[in-house]
This record gives sequence, C-alpha cells and structure tokens, in this order.
Amino acid sequence: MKTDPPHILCVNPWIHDFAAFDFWAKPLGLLSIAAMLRQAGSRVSYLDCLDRFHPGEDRPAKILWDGRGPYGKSPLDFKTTISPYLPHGSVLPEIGQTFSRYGISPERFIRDLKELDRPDLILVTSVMTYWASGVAETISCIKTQFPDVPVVLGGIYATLCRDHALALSGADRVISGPGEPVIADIVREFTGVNMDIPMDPDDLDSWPFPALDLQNHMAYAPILTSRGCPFSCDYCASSFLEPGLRRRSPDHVFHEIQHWHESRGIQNFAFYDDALLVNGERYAFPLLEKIGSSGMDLMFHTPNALHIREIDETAARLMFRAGFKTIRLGLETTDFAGTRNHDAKVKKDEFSRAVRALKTAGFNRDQIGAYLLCGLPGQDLGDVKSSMELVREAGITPVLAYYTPIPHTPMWDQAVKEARFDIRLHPVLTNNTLFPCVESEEEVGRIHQLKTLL
Ligand code: B12
Repeated sequence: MKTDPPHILCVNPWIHDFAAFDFWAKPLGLLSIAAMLRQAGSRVSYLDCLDRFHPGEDRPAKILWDGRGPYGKSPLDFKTTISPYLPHGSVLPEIGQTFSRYGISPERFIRDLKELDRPDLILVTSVMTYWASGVAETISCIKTQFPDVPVVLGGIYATLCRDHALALSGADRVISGPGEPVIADIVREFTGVNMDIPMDPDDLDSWPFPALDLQNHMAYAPILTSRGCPFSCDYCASSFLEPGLRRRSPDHVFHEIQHWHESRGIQNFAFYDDALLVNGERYAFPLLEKIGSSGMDLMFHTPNALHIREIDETAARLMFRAGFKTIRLGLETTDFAGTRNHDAKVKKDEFSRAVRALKTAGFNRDQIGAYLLCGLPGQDLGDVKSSMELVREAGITPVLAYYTPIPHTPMWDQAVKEARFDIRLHPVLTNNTLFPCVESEEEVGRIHQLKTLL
C-alpha cells in the first residue's frame, strides 16, 4: 500500500447546448468531494471548462450585479458532434438550431492540462443529462494528454444515464449517486493510497465546506443547506438522485456564508436546496435570523424554487431582512383544481397567502417569480397562458420553466411515448430548448409566442 498523498485532478466539463448562461451554476458536488480529499491530505488540482474568469481568455468577463454572466462559446456542428454517440444505424432528427460548446476554448483547456504535473487520478463531474456530449469531449481531451491516468466520472448525468455514460463517456469508471461516501474507496482502488477520510454520511456538519476557493474567481457562492427532497414530483429526479432528506445545522451554514463573505468578499449567494423552507422553524428560520442580525451586507437568490406552502409571514419577513433579492416559487400551474398537478399540490389559498406575505414583507413584483411548467406531455397551452395571466394579476412575475424529460422519473415513460422524436437515442434530445414533448412544430410556435408575453 502506497502512503504518499495522491495528486487528484478534478474537472468540470464543457456544456454542449443550444443556449447556456451562468445562472449561478457551479459544480457543487465535485467541489464538495475536492474539499474532503484536500482535508485528508491529497493534493487537489481543479480545471473548470466553464470558467468565466480564466486568466488566459482574452475577453474581460461580464458580471451582472448578482454575480451571474455569460460563458465563452464556440460553435459546434450538431450532427457531427452527436452522431458518433448514437446507437448503430439510428438517425438524428433535424434540429434547426445552432449548437455550441460553452466555456473556455479547447486550446486553452489542453494548455491547462499540459501545465499540470501528471495527476494520479482524474475526477470528472457531470450536471445536466443533455450535456452528455460535452462530458465526452472533455474526457477525450483529457485522454490525449494523460492517456494512462484513470478517469472516474460521477454526477447527475452519470447517475441518471448510467448506461449511456458507461458506453459513451470514455471514462474508465462511472459512479452513480453521491460521491462522498465512496471517494476513499475510489482513491484506494485507483492510486493504491489508503486515505483516511473521516466522514459521517449522516452528519453533514462534519463535512468540510465545498472547495469553492479552487476557482480562479468567485462572483457568487452556491449554498446547500440540505441533501435530498421530501417530495417526489413526477417530473423531477431529486428523490432518485438522493433519497431521503438530510440537513445541516443553521450554525454550520451560517459559518460557511460568513466564511466566504469574510475571506473572499462574496455578497451574492444562491441556495441550491430542493426544500429550503421545509421544517423552517428548525432550520431556515434560525439561519435567516442569524444572517439578518449579523450586519453582513448580503444578497440571496433562490433559483431552485421555494415551496409555496412554506411561505408565511414569518418566512417572508425573515427572508426580506436577511437580504433575499430574487425569489422563485414552484407554482407549476394555476389550474389548482386540475388533475394535472405535479407538485405537492399547491392550493389557491396557499398561493395567495404566500404572495401576500412576500409583498407585505417588502418584496416587489420583479423580485418574485413563479415558475410555471411548460412543454409537458399532453399539456394544453391555454392553461399555461391563463396561469401566466393569473400570476401577473396576483402582482408577481410569471417565469416559464420548460419541461425536460428525465430518466428514472415517473413521467419518463409517458414522455418517451409522447415525444415528437425518440428521446432515448441521446440525452441531448431531451433538451428543453427542443420542446420534445410538445406535439407539433405549430404548438412549439405557440410557446414562442407565449414567451413574448412574459
Ligand atoms: C442546483 C440545481 C440547479 C441550479 C444550477 C446547478 C448547476 N450546477 O448547474 C439552477 C437553479 C440554476 C438549475 C437550473 C436548472 N435545472 Co437544476 N437542479 C439543481 C439541483 C436542485 C441540485 C444540483 C446540485 O448542485 N446538487 C448538489 C450537489 C452536491 O450534488 P451533485 O452535483 O449531484 O454531486 C453529487 C453527486 O452527483 C456526485 N458527484 C458529482 N460529481 C462527481 C464526480 C465524481 C468523480 C464522483 C465519484 C461523484 C460525483 O457526488 C456529489 C456529492 O454528493 C438538482 C436536483 C438535485 N437534487 O440534484 C436540479 C436538476 C439538476 N436540475 C434540473 C433541471 C431540469 C434544471 C432546469 C432545466 C430547470 C428548468 N426547467 O429551467 C434548469 C436548467 C439549467 C441549465 N443551465 O440548463 C434537473 C436535471 C435535468 C437533467 N436533464 O439533467 C434536476 C435533476 C432536477 C429535476 N427536475 O429533476 N438547477
């Protein structure tokens, strides 16, 4: 058994997509694993193909007031990019949209790889399933530089499309599910080093803060106060990705926020939680109380929707005082009585109560957006339009959330049946930009018209 600490390279791959923007998107899982490895003594390097602040890129990075901003981008030919990854004999449907690689240039990435000492192990993450070809391109670049270093792929695509990743990502090993409990075994297997990673999977307070500091620059920080979600909505993969709900203590989360603010001057924080306000009296409320009384000048965002029924006067007041600036509500539809209700069944009075509480607390129309699901199999677009009107009448802003079919969700089989093309051919065909489950091109045109009403 070797004893020298290994050198481990962590890589966040490119995005291949029809459109992409850094909406507070960071590979938090990979950076959490990186923090554990570092704490246990290994040397950790990090390459981020999505780095907006790469010192080698020519253009100065654009940063919006809230930390978000555009990625660099280079054009790709859709057919030649995806075709090598299709089952033998199958043909891609015609997609009349431009396809791009988002992030730093391949030349830049290869130069970064060349500048590194040879790692003992390379960990690659993956986020959206439909970015699969970006993962494969990243791994293929890594293999040109380090052909004999093992590459282990994990993350959301690796979990939800395991067979696809095994067959086509180019990784030597594909790990599905949370990485922290298995990382010591992976290091041992591939490097021969027995690392002591003391971690209690059930005590999130015993985990180090994610290694956000490995980034060249931080324009904002993602924050996760919990793992998992207590609900199982039929379009969502959360309960498959991480069964059960585990929470960090309010003190532990507060210290992390304080740490990034004091050590890196971070003002903008984006909560990644699936259930931030659930059981608020025990978790979110004490945290928000602490932040509100801390005197720190901070801004918070909830791009991943909040549960409407958890928003009462107390929650709204505490969020406003803590510095929440953009709030997103998981409304889905205002067809409250309808059969098609995918969340934990929001009722009309719960929606009105939440909006009233947020307005009374001081939030304005532009700060509160209600996500409405659009592009579901069999959906009547008239419902979407009337939901948009009702949301606007309630005094807040409708935000369309376009449906992405996801394997291992209850709605997947229906999506496969009703999609205009075979979405099983390649994950890119589930991309919501293509509206795969909308029955005709005319209906897609109607959605584009709805967008103009936003
Ligand atoms: C935060 C979040 C976002 C953030 C951005 C996240 C990001 N990094 O880009 C925001 C709010 C912007 C967002 C937006 C969207 N999201 Co989102 N999001 C999430 C959420 C809630 C959490 C992801 C996360 O960070 N988890 C926490 C970290 C710690 O976990 P992790 O990254 O998975 O890493 C762990 C493991 O995967 C593993 N691991 C990871 N890497 C590696 C590497 C190795 C080597 C190993 C061994 C292990 C390993 O270990 C890690 C630690 O445990 C998930 C749901 C969920 N519960 O996962 C949905 C989810 C990923 N989003 C989803 C969707 C649909 C969207 C949207 C399309 C929604 C919409 N309709 O507008 C948009 C699209 C964004 C885009 N750019 O295209 C879907 C996935 C869709 C898909 N096809 O893949 C999910 C699964 C939710 C769902 N509906 O089921 N999202």
